[in-house]
Amino acid sequence: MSENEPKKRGFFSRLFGLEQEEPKPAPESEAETPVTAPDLASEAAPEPEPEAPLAPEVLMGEAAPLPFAPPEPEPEPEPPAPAPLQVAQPKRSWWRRLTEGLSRTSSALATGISDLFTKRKLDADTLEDLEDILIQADLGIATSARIAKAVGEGRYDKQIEPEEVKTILAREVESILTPVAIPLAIDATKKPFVILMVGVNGSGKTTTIGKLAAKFRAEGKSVMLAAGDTFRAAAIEQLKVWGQRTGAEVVSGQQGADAAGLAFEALQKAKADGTDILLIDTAGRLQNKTGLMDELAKVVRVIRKLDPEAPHVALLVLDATVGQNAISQVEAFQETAGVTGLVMTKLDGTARGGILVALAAKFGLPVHFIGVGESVDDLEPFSARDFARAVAGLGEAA
Ligand SMILES: Nc1nc2c(ncn2[C@@H]2O[C@H](COP(=O)(O)OP(=O)(O)OP(=O)(O)O)[C@@H](O)[C@H]2O)c(=O)[nH]1
Ligand SMILES: [Mg+2]
Repeated sequence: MSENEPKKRGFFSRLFGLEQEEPKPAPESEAETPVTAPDLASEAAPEPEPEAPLAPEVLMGEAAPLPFAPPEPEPEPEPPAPAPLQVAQPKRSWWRRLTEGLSRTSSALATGISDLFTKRKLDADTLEDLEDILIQADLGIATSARIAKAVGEGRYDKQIEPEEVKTILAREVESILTPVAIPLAIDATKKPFVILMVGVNGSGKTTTIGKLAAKFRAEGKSVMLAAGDTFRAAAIEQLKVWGQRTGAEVVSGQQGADAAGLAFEALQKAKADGTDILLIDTAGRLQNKTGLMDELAKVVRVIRKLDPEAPHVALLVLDATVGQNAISQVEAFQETAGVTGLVMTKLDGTARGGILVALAAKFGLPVHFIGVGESVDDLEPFSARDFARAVAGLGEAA
């Protein structure tokens, strides 16, 4: 199977339940039992989140070849033979994940809107209440006022159906998001193309690196991962697992090593090897801890000694569940690390998905990807229309 069939592989691995692979105990004697890549991957399973094993669908690199003696198939999906429909319609399955992921946001809005507009004429009070509902969903004061105004236009003292309100909401949100829905462009003339991942603790940096590595590998690109989170041994191990699963080389040092030095070393190696993409992981840090933020600035300064344009992209990974705090995170990381774009994760875990709209209106920074779950399939390029319709609880755009 060639590398550019990620959906198929994802489907096969789901079909054959490869994610159920149990961690194996370490072999008694290494001389007798050759260590295979899957063994390594399961031994190095990350410590902190045992209940959320790393996504199986990442099994697309040469480090983890698909076995062709599949274990017991899972009950879902039904037919034992591959169902071409699912493979042929990746967009639909993403739409389903997106709407499921954003269901907390959309159902909070839908309930509020239908309570407000069912069998009631539109007046100033209703619009004020609508504004409050939108602010609670973190859309921001300015955006909420703009949407309420759009709903009110020409409709005073008339009855308006909740569905019509949702349609206006989707239209306004889409128009705010369209300018920031910019795909991540990889400049192939930069070798390596350096992507620095930054963000506060637990926002999803390392997981997003794994998901991106899987995408790039599936496109046939060579990928190197730099374990720049040198604070915790578990962080280095977590990245190594993604490296093994995606077939990306991992450059790591000892726990406690200098993060800037490690990033420098990785860039040097990636340059020498002619690697296409270098993804640099960094330790999570709160935006108000100046010492740690200075250290991040040092990582940027040091890699620029090797490539004055690096990092070509600095991605700020934001956890949607933090709501309004995301605003001060953008401000601080923009100043320290020259953030060029955003990835928003955990939109599935919150009713505050509206924060993405507030950020777009305030900063206008490109939003490259959004994450709606822990699996590798749960990160997708950001689409303004899809997001707006999913937030408003409308169906998929025709
Ligand atoms: N529900 C959900 N969980 C996610 C998503 N992205 C990441 N996670 C989970 O969030 C937790 C933290 O993710 P990490 O990738 O380790 O976060 P990090 O930013 O590298 O964390 P530090 O290295 O501690 O700063 C893990 O359990 C991930 O599986 C997402 O889009 N949705
Ligand atoms: Mg991490």
